[in-house]
Amino acid sequence: MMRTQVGIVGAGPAGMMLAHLLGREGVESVVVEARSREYVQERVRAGVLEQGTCDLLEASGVGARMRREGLVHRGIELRFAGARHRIDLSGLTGGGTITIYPQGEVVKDLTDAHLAAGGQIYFSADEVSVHDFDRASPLIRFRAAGTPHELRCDFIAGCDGFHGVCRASLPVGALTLYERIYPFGWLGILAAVAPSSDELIYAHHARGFALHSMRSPVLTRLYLQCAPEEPLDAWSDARIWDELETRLASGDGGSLKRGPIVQKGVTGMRSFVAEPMRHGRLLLAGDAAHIVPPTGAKGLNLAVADVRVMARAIAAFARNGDSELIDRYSATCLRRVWQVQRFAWWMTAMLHRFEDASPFDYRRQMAELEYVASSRAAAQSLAENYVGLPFE
Ligand code: RFL
Ligand code: PHB
Repeated sequence: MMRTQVGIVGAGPAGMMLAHLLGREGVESVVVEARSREYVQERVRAGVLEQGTCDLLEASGVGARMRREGLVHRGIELRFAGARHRIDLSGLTGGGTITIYPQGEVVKDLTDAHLAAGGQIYFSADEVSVHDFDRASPLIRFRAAGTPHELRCDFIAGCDGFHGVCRASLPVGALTLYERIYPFGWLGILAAVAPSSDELIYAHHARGFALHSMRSPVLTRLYLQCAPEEPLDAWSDARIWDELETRLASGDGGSLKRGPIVQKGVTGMRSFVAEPMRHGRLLLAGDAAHIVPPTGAKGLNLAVADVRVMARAIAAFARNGDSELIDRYSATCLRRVWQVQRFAWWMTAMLHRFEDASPFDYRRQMAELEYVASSRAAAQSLAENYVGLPFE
C-alpha cells in the first residue's frame, strides 16, 4: 500500500499542471496514466495558449521553452464572403496576446519538471479504478508493469479526460449532465510546410468552415468542417488541399502553400458539462468535467484554469485543514466553464455551415459576421474571450 496526499488520474495537461502546481506548494502527488509517455506527448491536439495560461506556466517556472519557441500572435483573421477581416486582439484588449505552442510540448515541459523535482508518474497503467471518495482517504487501484498497486490519498484528482474512469465511477444521480452534440466534425491535418499566413484564419464558407492554424514556422495545422463520422479514405491529399483552397480563398489573399501531410484525423464536436465538479474527496478537472467545441481554442486553457483553482484549494487544506476552498471548488470553476461554453458555442454557431439552416438563419449568420467585422464593441467581445477572461 502506497500513500500520498493527492492521487492524480491522467497525465494530460490538467493532471501534469496540477502535479506541478501542487509540488510548488509542497504538496506531494502521484500520477497514474493509462498511456505511454510517448503517446501522451505525441498526440496532436491543442495549439493555442491564452495569455493567462502562458503567464501561469512562466510564473510557476515551466515557461522558458514556451517563451523561446512559442509564436506570439496579436491578432486573428476572419474570412467570409471572400473578404478578410483582422481582429486586433492586442489593440482590443490592452496588449493581450495568444501563443502558439503545441499541447504535447506543454505536457512534455510539465512532465520533465515534475520528474526532475522527484515526482512520481506511473505510465501505461492498466485496470485503473477509484474508490472510497466519500471517506477521508480515498483509494486508487491500478496495475503497472503487471504489478497491482493500491494508492491511498487525501484527494483524488480526476484529470482523465472525457472517456476517463473518474466521472464514470460516481454514483448515478450524483451529477447533472448538460450536453449538445453538433451535426458536424473537423477533419484536421498537420502538414510539413511553412504556414501560408502569419496569423490564424477562421473561414466561413458556404461549403463549410475551414481553419488555418500552425504549430511552428515549418508545420501548418489545417481543419475542414466535415460530417461527424466522415470516412478519412474518401479524402485524398489532393482533395483535402483543393477543399482548403476553396474555403480559404479570398479576393486579395495569397495562395495556400501545400506540402506533405504528416497526420490526419477526424474529431466530433460537442459541448458538455458535468455538475458539480466534485463528489466528496474526488475532484474533476479538464475534459473529465467538460468539453467545448474546438472553435474557441479553449479546451486546454480551461483545463489549466480548473487545476489552478484546485491546487490552491488542496494546498490550503494541506496547510491548515481548512476546507473552504475545496467546498467552493466546483462553483468557482463552473463560473468560468459556462463563460467559456458560451463563447465556444457562439464561435461555432457563427462560423459553421448548418445543413438545416433556413434562408433566414443564413442571413442572420452573415449579419453576425458583418457585425463582428465592423463594430469595435463586437470585435472587443470576441477578443477578450479569445485572449482569455481574467482568472477569479
Ligand atoms: P486529456 O488531454 O484528454 O488527458 C487525459 C489523460 O488521462 C488519461 N486517461 C487515463 N489515465 C488513467 N486511467 C484511465 N482510466 C484513463 N483514461 C484516460 C489519458 O490517456 C490522457 O493522457 O485531458 P485534459 O488533461 O483535461 O486536457 C484537455 C485537453 O487535452 C483538451 O481540452 C484540448 O486538447 C482541446 N483542444 C484544444 N484546446 C485548446 O485550448 N486550444 C486548442 O487549440 C485546441 N484544439 C483541441 C484542439 C482538441 C482537439 N481534439 C482532438 C479533441 C483541437 C483538437 C482537434
Ligand atoms: C489548432 O491549432 O489546433 C487550433 C487552433 C485554433 C482552434 C482550434 C485548434 O480554434
